[in-house]
Amino acid sequence: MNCFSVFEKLWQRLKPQVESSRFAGFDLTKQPDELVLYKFDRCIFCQRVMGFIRQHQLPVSYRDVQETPAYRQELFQLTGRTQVPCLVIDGQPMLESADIVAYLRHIYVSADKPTHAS
Ligand SMILES: N[C@@H](CCC(=O)N[C@@H](CS)C(=O)NCC(=O)O)C(=O)O
Repeated sequence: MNCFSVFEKLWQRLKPQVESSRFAGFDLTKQPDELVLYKFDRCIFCQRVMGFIRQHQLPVSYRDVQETPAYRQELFQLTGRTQVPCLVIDGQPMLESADIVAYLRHIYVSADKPTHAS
């Protein structure tokens, strides 16, 4: 057994725990009623999320925190931070572009479901 397959085996064992803590508190069983993305256009992490949304034509509305300072204030009230991208899922904020894309993929694309939700 080579290093890669040892790592792969270990990851398969840890993956359900990692993913269940990553999405703790979020409903992975249904499509949300409302998705809002706080972003600004030059942010590469936002671009990653917006690219995914565009590619899959997902129903997300945008709030640009650079164009509209009130949105930055809103974001701070929601998260205690000004970090973008932040996807607000039925009022519940999710930070981290990788988590946001994984969540959207799970809910709308379904090709790579987090293992604990299946
Ligand atoms: N690890 C985060 C990084 C996000 C990030 O660094 N965002 C920057 C903009 S590119 C930001 O919001 N900085 C301002 C702040 O954190 O208040 C992700 O992948 O979403």
